[in-house]
Amino acid sequence: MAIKIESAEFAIGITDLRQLPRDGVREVAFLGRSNVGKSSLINKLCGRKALARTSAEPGKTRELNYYLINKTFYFVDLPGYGYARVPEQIRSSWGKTIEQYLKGRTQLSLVVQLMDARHEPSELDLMMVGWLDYYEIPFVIAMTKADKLPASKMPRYVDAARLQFSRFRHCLDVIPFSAVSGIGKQDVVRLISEKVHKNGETTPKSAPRSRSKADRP
Ligand SMILES: Nc1nc2c(ncn2[C@@H]2O[C@H](COP(=O)(O)OP(=O)(O)O)[C@@H](O)[C@H]2O)c(=O)[nH]1
Ligand SMILES: [Mg+2]
Repeated sequence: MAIKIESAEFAIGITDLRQLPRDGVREVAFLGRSNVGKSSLINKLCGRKALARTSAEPGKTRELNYYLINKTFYFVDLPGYGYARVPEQIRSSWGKTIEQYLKGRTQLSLVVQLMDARHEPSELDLMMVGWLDYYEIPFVIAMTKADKLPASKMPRYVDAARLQFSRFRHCLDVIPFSAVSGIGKQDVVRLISEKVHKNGETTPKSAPRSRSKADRP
């Protein structure tokens, strides 16, 4: 049964993982390079124009922004990566923060990994997908800005992406998405709903699965 997103409110923005909420509420996180359409996708899912701010300064947002959805679970807008004009030092601290978050966050129920439908995945995109799979986090790939692709090309692109990502055990699906046309919205909401309402609860009583993995070799 798919939920409807009826309410969405900004909860907290954090810059340090020590500030992460400790309420045990399930989370769905959004990950992708800066400018890929992450804020637009979150706004579209929530039926809001400006819940997640679309930044005028790409790559500047270092915060993890938490939004409380239907008063029951969180959307987490993770900082975007791959913006060329960000200094190397910030980029490497970004990587550490994201990996620590993915590795240790047992209430993380799903990651929506965004990639531009028109382009091949970047090295960083593939690195993220590698982390998600290694840390056994279920994820779905949203191919964003699908309205910019000719409809005739879409099935071929989606098939190719499905094939490419089929080797990742924890990849649930590849979904073309457009914040302009709304294509893909229902599929993404359905997957989110399945994950956050697993076992009929939104608060895991115990760790939903083992994240006792060591750092990658
Ligand atoms: N045509 C089209 N443009 C989009 C779509 N999603 C985002 N954009 C545009 O892409 C730019 C970056 O979007 P934004 O949501 O701020 O990306 P973020 O940096 O990943 O949060 C903005 O100019 C958006 O209007 C989409 O589905 N279709
Ligand atoms: Mg954004």
